[in-house]
Amino acid sequence: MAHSPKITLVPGDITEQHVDAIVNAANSSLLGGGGVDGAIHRRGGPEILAECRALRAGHYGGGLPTGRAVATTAGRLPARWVVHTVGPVWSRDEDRSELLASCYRESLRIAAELGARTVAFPAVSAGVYGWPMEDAARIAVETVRSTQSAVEEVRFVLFDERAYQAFAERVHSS
Ligand code: AR6
Repeated sequence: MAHSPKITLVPGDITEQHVDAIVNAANSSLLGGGGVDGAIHRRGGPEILAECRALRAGHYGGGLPTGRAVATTAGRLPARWVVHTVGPVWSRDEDRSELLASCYRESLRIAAELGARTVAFPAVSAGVYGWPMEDAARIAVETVRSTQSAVEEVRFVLFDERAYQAFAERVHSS
């Protein structure tokens, strides 16, 4: 049954979430980085990177395009899958909102295809990629609310108080 997933907010570290799928704010190389990406590979162990390398050797030779998503094992994380998505770098001159919305839609599509019912998301693009937190929260919440999915719960996992507040205001304001 498709409906819009229930949204929950949790402060803390996404690598500690017991969910079916954890979404990674990756880069198009799929070969790791800082922020959430670094934490996921560190705690999930080498199996995740091995699958990412295999993806690069195969279908994603040119890297994963911005706005798209692909799944791997979750390795040692308390989840079944990691869904890697590539958020857009924030730009003052160009509106890349649709690409950020696409990260949420595509991640949910991939997660649902796998049979995931619970999916944890970080605030994609709102760290190293510089997206202003309030706007990142608006796009995240609006996109999930307007997406029909077999995923039952979307859990936004917010790493600091500012991120939590931005998401809470958005979830409770409408
Ligand atoms: N759990 C939950 N949220 C976290 C965690 C964590 N363990 N660690 C950081 N955050 P970022 P981006 C928050 O930079 O902006 C990487 O190098 C963080 O405070 O992880 O999409 C990739 O390889 C922020 O609010 O992702 C890419 O090159 C949010 O997660 C690039 O960074 C996203 O921050 C992607 O940048």
